[in-house]
Amino acid sequence: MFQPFDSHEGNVNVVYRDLLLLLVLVGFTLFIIISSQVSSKNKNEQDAEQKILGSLVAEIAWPQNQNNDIDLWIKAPDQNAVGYSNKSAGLCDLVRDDLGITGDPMPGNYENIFCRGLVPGEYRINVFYYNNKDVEKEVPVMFSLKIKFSESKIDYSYRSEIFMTRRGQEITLVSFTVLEDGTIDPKSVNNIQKSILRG
Ligand SMILES: [Ca+2]
Ligand SMILES: [Ca+2]
Repeated sequence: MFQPFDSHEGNVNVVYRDLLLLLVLVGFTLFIIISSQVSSKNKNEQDAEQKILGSLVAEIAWPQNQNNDIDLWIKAPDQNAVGYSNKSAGLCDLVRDDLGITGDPMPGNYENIFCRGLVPGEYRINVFYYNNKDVEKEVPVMFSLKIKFSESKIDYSYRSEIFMTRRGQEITLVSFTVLEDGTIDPKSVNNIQKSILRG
């Protein structure tokens, strides 16, 4: 006996089942795509975090009671230089700018930069003879650099003394390269002269 309604109901059930299956497949595919993107993003964030290594303290000191203004500068990879006229960039800050005697109740002359993290790449540290309010004379400048890649100890230290002779003079104290594994390439350490301020 012809039963048109039974036949239609059967077709509707098949279409409904196929549609449901299609929705499940689409949903599963979207879940896989979103999960892989989230996983990839987390991995990139982890990689970025892992590349920030250690910390750095750079210090200069020159004879107390001299009214000479010496400036310390650092150029970190892919960052603007940090010093007197640009006191902060990236992970580095000029903590103290000493002008000599001007505005300083203490007799000492001491200036320092702190970098709270290091990224791999080349670093350069220079000094600049900004001003001399006393007399035009040679200024001995003591330089100290300490780098830590762990919390417990100083991994690298470097000291030197240079003599600045004239206003406007810029001297490279040291340049070095931090590697991805949190060490300094020993072959990279040099004081080949290159200006930071003149680019
Ligand atoms: Ca200064
Ligand atoms: Ca001072």
